[in-house]
Amino acid sequence: MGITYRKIGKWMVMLVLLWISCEKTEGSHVVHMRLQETDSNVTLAVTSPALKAAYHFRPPNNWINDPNGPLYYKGYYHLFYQYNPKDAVWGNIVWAHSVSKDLINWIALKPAIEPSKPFDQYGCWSGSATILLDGTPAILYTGIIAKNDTDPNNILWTQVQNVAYPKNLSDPFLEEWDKPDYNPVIPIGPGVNGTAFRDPTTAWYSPEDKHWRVVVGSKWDLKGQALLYRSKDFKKWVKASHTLHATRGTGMWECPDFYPVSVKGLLGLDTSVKGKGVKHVLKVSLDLDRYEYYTIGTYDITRDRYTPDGTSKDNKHGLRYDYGNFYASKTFYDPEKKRRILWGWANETDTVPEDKNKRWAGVQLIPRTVWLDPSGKQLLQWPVEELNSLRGKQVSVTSKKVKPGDHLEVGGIQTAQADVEVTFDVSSLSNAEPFDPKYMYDAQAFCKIKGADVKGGVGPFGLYVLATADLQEKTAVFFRVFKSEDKHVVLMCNDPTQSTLAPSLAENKYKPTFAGYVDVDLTKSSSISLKTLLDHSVVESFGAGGKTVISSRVYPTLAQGDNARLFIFNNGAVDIKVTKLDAWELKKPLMNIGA
Ligand code: DQQ
Repeated sequence: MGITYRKIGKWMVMLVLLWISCEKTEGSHVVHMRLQETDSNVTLAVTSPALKAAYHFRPPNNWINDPNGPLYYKGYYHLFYQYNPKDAVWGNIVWAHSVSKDLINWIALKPAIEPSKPFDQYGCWSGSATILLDGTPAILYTGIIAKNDTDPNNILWTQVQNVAYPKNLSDPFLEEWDKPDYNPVIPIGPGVNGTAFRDPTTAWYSPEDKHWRVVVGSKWDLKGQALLYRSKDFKKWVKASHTLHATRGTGMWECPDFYPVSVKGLLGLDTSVKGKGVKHVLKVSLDLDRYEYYTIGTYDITRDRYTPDGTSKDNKHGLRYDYGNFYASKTFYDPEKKRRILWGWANETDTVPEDKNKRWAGVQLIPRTVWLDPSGKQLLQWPVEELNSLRGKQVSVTSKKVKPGDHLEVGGIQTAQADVEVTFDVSSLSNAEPFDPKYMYDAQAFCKIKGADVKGGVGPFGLYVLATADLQEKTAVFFRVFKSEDKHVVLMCNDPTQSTLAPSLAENKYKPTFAGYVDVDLTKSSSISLKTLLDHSVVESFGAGGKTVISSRVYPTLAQGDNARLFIFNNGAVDIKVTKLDAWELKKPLMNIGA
């Protein structure tokens, strides 16, 4: 056992063991089966402080995972998150707390919720905030309790749902939180799996029957479930006799999120809005493969059920907010700017020993405004407009032909911490490679064999980012166009296979190629855009105005700081044109200094 285990006390050890054995670990897509074990032989090659994210949300050090209970109150945005105050691996989890005026500059406060009471003694796990009818914020979160802790080798863990309220409503920082002694407000009940019962959503209110409703993630065998509870007073909750929704074969639904979107326009809606001109979104985080998917559908208040429209798959082949490293996401309604904002967590993809050595692990991706695409078939996402306040020195390229085999460097600014927006014009589609339908639901596998260096017809074309001048290190973000029987298929990829020379990662570690399809018709408009946010070890890319989003973590050893270069490339067989490229250096915001 690693040294950390000895330090953290027997109950925490048991909890960690339980987490590892029953629920997999917290690595988004990485299953670290020996979570806190240190392998002293590993080469610690990616520990450079220069790789630490500068403008993505993070505490100064240690482990973070899920964003929790985002809310807006008296002029401040609040973000809580799962945080280990003692180490850069999952464990000792508390609800850390930060506030911001603009979602970009953050002030760290003391943790809001920590294990302390019988109803959360062994863990304060994820949850959500609800603004009650009188304006009071309430947090519902999962508490871990032991049904029987007399024998540490045979503990029965159970998850329950608790409520917490601010102690001082006139404090805009909401620093102090009270956990009433009447908790848990939703104990484990008959027919509920006690180790698969967590992550309550924001509650919604129905004036028709004067009840609040909330969903808790669960599973029964392999059927993922959104368990539905109702309450008149936010204190006594009664389980509905049916689920809000459930899907066979999807496993545990972690961090469900259920919210309305307007059929038209960009404006967000309060979580309780329903009726005409409104669709609903149900997102779940699949513990089985550590990816998320969502459906768009109809919430029938009379039957109290959600039914997906059927325009996308209601399983792991469904739509994703982000086809990369993104998990445990959560939205909230921002009443100040009338928008719905999405937070999501990106874990590291280096090794646990490397995380322990560098002493930080995990970031929250840039909060994104989310709204319904005019087609009604998917959501669109874009970084919150406040991010633009970090823009500094800018370079632009206009109307530039990129010939097959070209790698054109975009110089003049540093691009390790930058925002790049480019629009490509693809006028000739006749060379598009044939589409192999077996990859219809596995863009990631397709991109693995059709990586950035594999020559194509129309593309691959896009950006090499965090690259060395000689391109021996580079991460490629690109498009590639195929022709299926009836239409052109656009694949968007993030290829990190040459992102690092670090031996521990280069040899055998996790460097997945991420990919998704982009729902555009290039025969109607030959133009396709890409926006990529670069933050040292974060590459967050938005294709076609936010239709397809891919985030990844990479650890260049040479392409750091001023040595990180940006290129436009085309490895296809036909010319591509860059209609316009703008790239900005991004400044460092205030980021939880002093936490
Ligand atoms: N992380 C939390 C759980 C949640 C999981 C524990 C998802 O509440 O299910 O840290 O990453």
